[in-house]
Amino acid sequence: MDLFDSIVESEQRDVQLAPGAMLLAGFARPLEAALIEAVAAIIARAPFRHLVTPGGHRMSVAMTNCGRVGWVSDRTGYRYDTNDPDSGLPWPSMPETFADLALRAADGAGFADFRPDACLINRYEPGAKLSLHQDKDELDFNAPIVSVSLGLPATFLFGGLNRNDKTTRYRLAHGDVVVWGGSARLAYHGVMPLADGEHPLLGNQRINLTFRKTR
Ligand code: MD3
Ligand code: FE
Repeated sequence: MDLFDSIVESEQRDVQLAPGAMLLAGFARPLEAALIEAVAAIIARAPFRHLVTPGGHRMSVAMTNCGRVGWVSDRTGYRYDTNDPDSGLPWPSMPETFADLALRAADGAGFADFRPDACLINRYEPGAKLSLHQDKDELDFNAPIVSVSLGLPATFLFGGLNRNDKTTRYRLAHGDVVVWGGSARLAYHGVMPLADGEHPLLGNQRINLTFRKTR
């Protein structure tokens, strides 16, 4: 790799997608190996599973968590819980690399001292999607949510504060980090069905980390 390539590779594009929503393109790339290793350790103890919505639908995205609490869904509703309902064990603790990445990304977007207590880990296989929703099971909407995309790229839908507001599509690629705060924090959003593909590190899947301050 020559000098030019290495400069291009480390170039940091910060793009405001919408008021409060800052894309740090490729921000997580230098940490890709450590992040993937950490996810492997988490899923060894808390495997990916398909949650059921309160309406009784099995989600196409598989999920797990790390941190003090994890997001769970079942027939009784959505909540953050200290324990994995499948094992009864506390969720795996949040790796230092995760907490540090989230803190640095939020700081770069103007949110100082972001200390998430939950990290929801989503796994998309081809065809998996996330319908338009708001994230409002957290108590503190002043804190942003930080998302990290790994593996295959996805088309992300970003709307407004009402479900029927027009949506804009963004491509989220491996290593991209987005900080969702301010007036973006309660915006409707979703993910289009994942297209088939092959990522050199993660194969035929996309993994998304979302860091949340729940209290
Ligand atoms: C905008 N995850 O876990 S990440 C979710 O790619 C979720 O797995 C998607 O939506 C995924 O809840 C999208 C981007 C994202 C995450 C949270 C947000 C965008 C957001 C919260 C508020 C506004
Ligand atoms: Fe969400």
